[in-house]
Amino acid sequence: MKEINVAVTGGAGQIAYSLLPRLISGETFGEDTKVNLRLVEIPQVVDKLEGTIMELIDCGFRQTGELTATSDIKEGVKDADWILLVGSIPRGIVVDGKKIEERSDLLKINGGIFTAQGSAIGEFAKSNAKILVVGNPANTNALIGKNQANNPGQQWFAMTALDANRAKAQLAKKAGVEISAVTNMAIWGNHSPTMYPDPNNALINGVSAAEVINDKDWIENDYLPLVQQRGKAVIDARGASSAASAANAAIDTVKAVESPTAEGDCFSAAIASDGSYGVPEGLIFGYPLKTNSDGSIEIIQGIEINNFAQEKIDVTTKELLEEKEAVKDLLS
Ligand code: NAX
Repeated sequence: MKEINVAVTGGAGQIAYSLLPRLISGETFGEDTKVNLRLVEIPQVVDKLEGTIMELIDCGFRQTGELTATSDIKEGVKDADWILLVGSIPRGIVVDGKKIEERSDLLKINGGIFTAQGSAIGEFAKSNAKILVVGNPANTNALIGKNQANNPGQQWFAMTALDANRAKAQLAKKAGVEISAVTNMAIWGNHSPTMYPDPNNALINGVSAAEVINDKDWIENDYLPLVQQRGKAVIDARGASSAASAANAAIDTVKAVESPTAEGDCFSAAIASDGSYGVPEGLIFGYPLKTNSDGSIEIIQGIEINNFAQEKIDVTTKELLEEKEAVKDLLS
């Protein structure tokens, strides 16, 4: 069997609980790949991972390799092929006697975590490691981590696949088709309510979803806010943020990166902009992506951006530039 080393931070959190079994079941990395899993947690929580590891052993997957827990990020990411950065500090937590509510405070606190994690990844993970940031604010955390890692062979992503899955589900429901009929769904920009889930270039059975649905009012006033605010709606209904669907989206992203993208389709994730579509270079921006047969990742070019889409892309770009400005001290 082939072997792969995978590190997951936030290993004792909700998303990880749904994610971890699927990483070692053969589903994500293939039936013939043994997965060595390193779970990383903060020191106060790391002992709980023993229980998680017991459960993973009890799943009995034949692809299960070595399972370890650590609170040392350097040990966790050593020789890692894939690193899923799920752990972060949620909004509302009290740090040094202050309740963290502002996005700018959240950015700074999590930024501190991602500088340390980024430099450990740059130094100790494989030089062709792939890194998926799930912990929010995901794009800017990835910007900080990538900058700190400073290892050009490593490929950083921030997760927007959950947004893409949510958008596909809403379009499929409206059009009365199976979700598998919806393809080519691009999430432009930030994983935040400013994202733009593109209905014009998304396809329903090969035809523009916006054309098939043919209801501009619904697209602009129902579909967009529904997708953009779906995370909050889940929190309101469940009393906790999306976990199973977030884990599923992380698995979808890993699989999309690991296998060539079907002709005419794309997958959604945020990566460092190369200036495509006028987005400032270096910003971690949600794009329609494609995995080539040699494993390289490419931003799909030549997609038509109408005025409405451009306005939305400008808004989300502006937000990401403001986030970058808020953490500029962590980028030097
Ligand atoms: P939980 O609070 O259940 O778990 C987070 C875990 O991370 C905790 O166990 C905590 O101890 C750990 N942690 C914190 N700092 C750490 C560090 N420095 N190193 C290692 N572990 C650390 O949150 P969960 O529901 O699992 O969500 C995790 C993150 O995903 C949150 O930031 C959340 O906002 C984000 N999400 C991102 C989504 C996306 O699409 N990109 C969607 C779902 C989710 O909202």
